Amino acid sequence: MRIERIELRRIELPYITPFETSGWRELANHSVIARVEAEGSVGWGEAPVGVGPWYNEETQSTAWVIGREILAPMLLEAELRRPEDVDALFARVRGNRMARSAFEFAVWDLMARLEGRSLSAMLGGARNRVDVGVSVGVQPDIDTLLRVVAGYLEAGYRRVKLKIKPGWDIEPTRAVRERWPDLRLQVDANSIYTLDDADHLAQLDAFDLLLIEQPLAHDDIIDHAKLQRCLRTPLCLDESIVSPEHARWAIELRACGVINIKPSRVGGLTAARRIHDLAAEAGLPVWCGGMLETGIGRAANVALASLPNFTLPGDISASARYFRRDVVRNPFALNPDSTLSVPEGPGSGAVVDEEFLDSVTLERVVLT
Ligand code: OSB
Ligand code: MG
Repeated sequence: MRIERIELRRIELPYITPFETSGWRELANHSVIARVEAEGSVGWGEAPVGVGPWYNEETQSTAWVIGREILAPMLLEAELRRPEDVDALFARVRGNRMARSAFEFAVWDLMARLEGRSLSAMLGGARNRVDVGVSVGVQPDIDTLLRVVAGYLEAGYRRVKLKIKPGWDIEPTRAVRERWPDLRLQVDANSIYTLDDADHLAQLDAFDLLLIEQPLAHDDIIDHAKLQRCLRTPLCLDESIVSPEHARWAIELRACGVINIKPSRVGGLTAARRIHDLAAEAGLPVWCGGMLETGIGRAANVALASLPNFTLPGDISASARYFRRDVVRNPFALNPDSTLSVPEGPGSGAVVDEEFLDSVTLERVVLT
């Protein structure tokens, strides 16, 4: 198969509330969206990049340039037989994995639609509902935090992740744990600490957390292995695992007990599934992280999270947790059991609202 036409766009879709981590604050989704066309069918993908290189090295501008100057031309030249061919095609591109993932998702979606199968089924999914939780950004004070968490629990979420940073870590976690002794709770530091903080972080062991996510540097594996030996709570790597090789290194070094898999972070669904398989072989549970995606990227995450070893709840909340209006006509809604339903229709299941998408598009280009 040849991809006949690619449409790329950069968008700006405001969040209902700003999202704050240990290192940055986001007011809107600034993804790059790819739409690919072949044999009378279409596929959609999202590179959930931000305005600045705060989570990883990519930004909306880098994904836009790499996408239109490098990746789209490569894809238009390629002869594709299986969705996995896109990962192989882009293997010689260094970094820029989120940009790559937009095209990779889109081809998976397109081929699944052409085969009349769901993306979940194509990937080897094993369930029709996926367990999800909610990621709660840094809040101005503990009263506000407790109010925000209470609101999400009322909405039906049964697992909560707190963003932490120095000065906003032990006390907020203690406050949430004391108020909800049985809540499935975890924390995420987005790379803000160093090994010198090991004793400080060990205080988190008191709160019966599912995991502590990415406390140390975004590109570290060695120090996480050292830190893990000082903690009872499993460490979970996010930023550090950008490829199946990184997952293997982390597993061999015992740098973590859990892996957060974001298909966008690792270049797409093919690499994400490979990491899932490696973790399963090693006996490590995985869960699907999120990047505050629109309904397009969210559909890829949900399909991935239907694989068997995704045994911990994902950061894949319902669309209404993020946006007043999503770019799809069938936004994900939360089921009463804190799950999202895995779409059964052909492809990812996302039904893109192209008119609304146009209204939030900053720039658009068509490549043939
Ligand atoms: O580290 O998991 C993260 C959002 C943006 C960038 C990084 C992260 C996050 C989240 C939100 O935690 C997850 C979501 O709800 O999409
Ligand atoms: Mg994280």
